[in-house]
Amino acid sequence: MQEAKLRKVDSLVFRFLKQEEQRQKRGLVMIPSENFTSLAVLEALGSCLTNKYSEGYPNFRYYSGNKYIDKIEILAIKRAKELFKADFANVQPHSGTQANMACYFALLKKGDRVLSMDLNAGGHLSHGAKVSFSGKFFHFIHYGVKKETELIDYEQVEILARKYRPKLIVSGASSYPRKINFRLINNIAHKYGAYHLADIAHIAGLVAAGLHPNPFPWVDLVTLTTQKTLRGPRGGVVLGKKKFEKIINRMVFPGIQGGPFENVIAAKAVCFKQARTLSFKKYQEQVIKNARQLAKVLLKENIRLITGGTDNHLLLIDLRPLKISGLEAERILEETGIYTNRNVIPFDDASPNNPSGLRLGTPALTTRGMKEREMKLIGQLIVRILKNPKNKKVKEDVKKQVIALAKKFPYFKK
Ligand code: DSN
Repeated sequence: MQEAKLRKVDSLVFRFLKQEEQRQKRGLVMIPSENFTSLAVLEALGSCLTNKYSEGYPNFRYYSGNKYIDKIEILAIKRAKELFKADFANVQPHSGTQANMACYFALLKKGDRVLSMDLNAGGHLSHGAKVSFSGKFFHFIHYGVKKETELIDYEQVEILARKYRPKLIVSGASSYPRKINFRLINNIAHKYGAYHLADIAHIAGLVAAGLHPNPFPWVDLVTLTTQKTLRGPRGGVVLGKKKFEKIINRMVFPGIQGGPFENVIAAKAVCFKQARTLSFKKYQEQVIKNARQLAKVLLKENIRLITGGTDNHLLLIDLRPLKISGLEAERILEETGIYTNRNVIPFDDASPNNPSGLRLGTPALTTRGMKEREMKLIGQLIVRILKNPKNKKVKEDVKKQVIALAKKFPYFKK
């Protein structure tokens, strides 16, 4: 019914939407920050809740008519707190970057020093990149990974904390394939009098399932996004210790945002409920098993992986030995229906626009029900493409196999 209406009102948007749906269905989504959310989440997103203004917080809004909206937001907050064992939750941030922005503006003054992971080592734009508001407002200093192991250099974190006495240490990453020792970073933060914010956007689903150490009870604040491994709607959340509740709430609204997206908040509540189930835990276990299997296949074919493998949902290929650039690899795989993304790698000399790495992940494929057997095949298809980037016959053959595989694993089971 919804479709018929959209088709009639705006045939162009309808057509593009359907084309995008086909692209998602017929391809293999391996961008580690993407996933397929549930029909229940989509239903909440596409609901009447989008019609409502609800600036403020439950039981104190600047508009009337929020009786049911309040119930929904209270439920989302309760579930988020329980899932991650936090004292408070703010479920209003529109994105992970805005969740981080709220924390920075609540804790820091312009020009304050912050220590975070370097973008090249696996960090995130909102962790102090010069082109981001974070790098423009605050003085970020970066830690990285060790050259030999490509693992986080915790000694460097301590050296820099001692030297610069930052007001805040940010942990968390967007392209780091290994577990993060939040407790260790927290000890360093406390030793040098810094706050500690853990950005778990990528690994939120793994943390919720108990497959990656939870930064709580150690850290002061946690930010996350709900659309990645957590498999919910596109949006952000701030969690934290009780003493930060008031300043964070005030900073999210009215500090940096206006009216919250209550349809998204309802969808967040649904995803938190789904994340408590046994089937979600099994799903996350499979995400990791699939990533490991993929790593195994690639390593067997002499593909170099940053850190030599993975223990989470993502892998980072070093393309330099293959003499192919990140942009080229991303494009040629896209032509076969395999969606990955180019990414900087530690100590990369190439430009961020055309870096030397390729980032892949298993959350979306695992949602479609794919397991180790499929990972083996997909790994081999990727290797064929990366080793024969100009071979049209190889490309055509891979394309056919991608379509056949995608067809076997529909993303919504009837
Ligand atoms: N853009 C997200 C990612 O792909 O990791 C992070 O915000």
